Amino acid sequence: MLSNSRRPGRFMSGPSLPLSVGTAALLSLAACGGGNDGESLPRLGAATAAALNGSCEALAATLAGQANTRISAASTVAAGTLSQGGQPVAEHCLVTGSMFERVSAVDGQPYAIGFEMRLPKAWNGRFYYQANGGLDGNVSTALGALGGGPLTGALMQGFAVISSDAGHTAAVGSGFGLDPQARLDYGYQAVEKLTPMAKEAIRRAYGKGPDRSYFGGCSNGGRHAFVAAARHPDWYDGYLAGAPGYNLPKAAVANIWGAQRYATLVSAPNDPATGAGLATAFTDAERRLVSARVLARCDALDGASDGLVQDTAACQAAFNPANDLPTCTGARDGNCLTVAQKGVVADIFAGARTSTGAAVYTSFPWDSGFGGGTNPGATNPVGSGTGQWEFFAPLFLDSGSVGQVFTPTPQPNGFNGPAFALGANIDALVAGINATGGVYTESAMGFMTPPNPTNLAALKNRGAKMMVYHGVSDAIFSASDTQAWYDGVRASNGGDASGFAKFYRVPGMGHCSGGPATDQFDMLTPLVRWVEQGEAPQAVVASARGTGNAGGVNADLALHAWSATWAANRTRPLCPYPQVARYKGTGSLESADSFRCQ
Ligand SMILES: [Ca+2]
Repeated sequence: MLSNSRRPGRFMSGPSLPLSVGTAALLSLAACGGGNDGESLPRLGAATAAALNGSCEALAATLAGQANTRISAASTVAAGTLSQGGQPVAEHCLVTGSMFERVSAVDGQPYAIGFEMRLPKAWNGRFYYQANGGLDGNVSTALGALGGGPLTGALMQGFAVISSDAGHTAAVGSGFGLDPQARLDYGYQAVEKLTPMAKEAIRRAYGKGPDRSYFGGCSNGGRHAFVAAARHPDWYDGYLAGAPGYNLPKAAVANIWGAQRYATLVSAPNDPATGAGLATAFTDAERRLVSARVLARCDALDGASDGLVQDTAACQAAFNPANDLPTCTGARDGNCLTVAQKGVVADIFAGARTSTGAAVYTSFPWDSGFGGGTNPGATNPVGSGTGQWEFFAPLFLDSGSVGQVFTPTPQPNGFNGPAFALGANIDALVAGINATGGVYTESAMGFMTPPNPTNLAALKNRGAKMMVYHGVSDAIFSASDTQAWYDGVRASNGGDASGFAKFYRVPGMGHCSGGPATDQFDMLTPLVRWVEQGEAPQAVVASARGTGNAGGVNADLALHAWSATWAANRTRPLCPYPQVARYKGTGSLESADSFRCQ
């Protein structure tokens, strides 16, 4: 189960189906059913390599003249200037530009969709849309980020890659939400504007457009992937979505609700309106106590006491916070929790509620990673794990998103984010993410989320594929929400969606990477093989990033007694849901070979 299937698909000897073949022709080849790894679904043809036409510097003129597009510069980036996973990135051309430059009639600010494209000299014939995280606003280096630990990227694999700020700059923070068009670009329209431009730029640069196109990102980037898959199933052939915040406005409101609950645990002189003050609700030691108690109950359920909870479902049934978390009989000392703390953490994992008890978002699964990262104010801060998502994000990130972008009545620039988060009426925030008003003609849930996310019929029937992963210890977007989505896709396809969509849980992993986890993996390579060769992915081998890891060390591993002892390069199979990695009963606990997906 640890290697990708080499079984040929039914269309192995059939015709290649380039993108230029019409949808009707593709549909004529589509058979019913999506199970059995999709052998009855059409296969898209493999991409073929090509070389860049002429010099990088000449590209500025070659690419100029597309509508609503300004090419700023084109220059050569020598081999080794960039690296990924400790490996040098080959020579390529960097093209920078912007689309739809304008001045907003609403807030008077300048806006544009800034982008960069990185075009390899030796191109593999493929296009990769790198969707970025957070609030966007930055043209992140177009390495073709895949999420997970930095093992590899699309650029170094030979893809032509685009990255963008999705229509606003970070200089305005969440203030771009005052401009209705900037909201829509962030939500879905930047992808719609950039994709045809990028494909035409590739056609001019290489003499042919991309044979195959892929779309990937984590967090908000995973959300972009879900939205693109729902709105434009014919534009991309493979969608790689990590930690997809496909209900992002709901998750942001839920995190604010969580901050309000944590604030009830904070006493003077600590100030819950600061990250360090709010974090006194649960110290690092207390968060790691929760992890240890979850492990005590759940670790062995997969057959191996190895610091990883592979059987997520069994753990939810086994772990009971009221009974399994030790209650303080004296002062807080890091080895117990107060009754109030136990109530708050149980409520947060059960999921945020409105005043009438309706779910704001969803529940979170008990896992080993609640102790991930360090709290705001730590002397030696580690990562952007649970501590930051619980105590910093709601005050300074979610407050801006919900207060200025996800509401028809946005807060003015310069408003007090922490005061907004701690004082907000949750019912009103929920109403706001579903409301339109004034110049804001689409609600946040409308422009941020995929329409009919479980209906992927068009994507499936043309031979496109989707791979999705989610850290089980993600504290901001719940792996349970993604699991519910996948269950819905299965239900829409006779109980089996494995012919065109697969979902992988990453035990212990936080938001996109980190946590006490094997968080380094490459899902783009198996996605390409699935799309272009018909080889359906099974398990994906992931590795830990311990001391000496070339792409960077995951400092989270050293925070926990149970993960500090792992081999630096421990491997595990990530199993396609609903399968779970179970210990075979013999073999090293450091090797994926000792586990099977079942
Ligand atoms: Ca285990």
